[in-house]
Amino acid sequence: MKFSISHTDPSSKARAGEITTDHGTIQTPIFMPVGTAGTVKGVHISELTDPIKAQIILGNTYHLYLRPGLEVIEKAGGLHKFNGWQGPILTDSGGYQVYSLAGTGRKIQEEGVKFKSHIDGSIHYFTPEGVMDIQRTIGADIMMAFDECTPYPCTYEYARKSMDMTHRWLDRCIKRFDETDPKYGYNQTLFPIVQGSVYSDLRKVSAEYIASKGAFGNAIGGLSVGEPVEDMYAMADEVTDILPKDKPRYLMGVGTPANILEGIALGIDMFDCVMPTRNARNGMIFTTQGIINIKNKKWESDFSVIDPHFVNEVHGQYTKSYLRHLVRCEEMLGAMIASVCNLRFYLWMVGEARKEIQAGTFTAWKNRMIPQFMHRL
Ligand code: PRF
Repeated sequence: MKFSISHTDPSSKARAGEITTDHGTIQTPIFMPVGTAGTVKGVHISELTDPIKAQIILGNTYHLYLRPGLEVIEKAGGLHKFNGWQGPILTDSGGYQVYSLAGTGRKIQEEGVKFKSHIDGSIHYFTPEGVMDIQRTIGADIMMAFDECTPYPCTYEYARKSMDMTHRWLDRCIKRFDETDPKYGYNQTLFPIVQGSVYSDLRKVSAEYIASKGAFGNAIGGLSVGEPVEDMYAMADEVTDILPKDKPRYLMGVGTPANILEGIALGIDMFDCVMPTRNARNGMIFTTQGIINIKNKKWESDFSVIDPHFVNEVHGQYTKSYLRHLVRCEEMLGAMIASVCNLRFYLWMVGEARKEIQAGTFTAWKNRMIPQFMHRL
């Protein structure tokens, strides 16, 4: 694996680069569609390539471990063979899913986390070592360290103790990662995760600890969990000042188009979020002109295409009126078209950001585009 930066923005911390993996090259900054259960919900694998132009997708340790289970994935020859996506895959470690299971009998201890399956209530145990083994078996190109994502709000005391444990878990992840080999003949890499809630001094300690590990790339977790957006930007800003400049940086679970463009300005290279697909299923459509609530009566007889910018692409032929009808009827095709539209927009947006960085005009472009992309139509 290799990461190289070709351009840096003169008036922000934005960079344009390229990550090379055994499953292909990723041009950064990049948005990674979320494919929790080995599928980006409602989207064909072929659509990820065209029209969406995804370059890497996410999978999830927690979901894939529960269903279909590791035996099936290993028999298939790994997740790439199982779902047919030939590009790079990143798997989240389950640290965030465990956080989401709060209040369901989950127990976090030094050794690991005990949790109940959301499917059948069965009891399972994740440890840093176990989670490395699972991601080896899934065959992710990029594996994530096992961490605790602290809730918001969170006391300083809790955030500090949790961060220290996440660091100890990281050391156990690295040890296990180093002791084991890839199962399917291509390389895998491990990203550690910075935590520390909204506390500057903790974020600094965590970023320095994570940076000292010399990993191929680094992630920032524990943000976009309900804190004010200014806090999220402030934490990302401090952390990117510390994380090595020559390594990719991944801001986990972020976010809106505005969050992503601001994140890029702060020196983030990789993003993922369920927003474009989850909100699509509820009728929220991101376009180059602004945000549409397709269920709104105002679109009932609007026979213009969803986004004039994509009129020459297959998904760009559908009209607002027709999509409104499909979504209101809860037709499967409505969710599918909406998901493709939103992911196409997200990938287009990061592609444009990359061009603007290369041209040295990113900051002015970002400041013009954020109000346009976030404007409610
Ligand atoms: N940790 C992990 N995955 C995550 C997060 C985290 O903190 C977040 C936070 N927004 C999203 N996904 N492992």
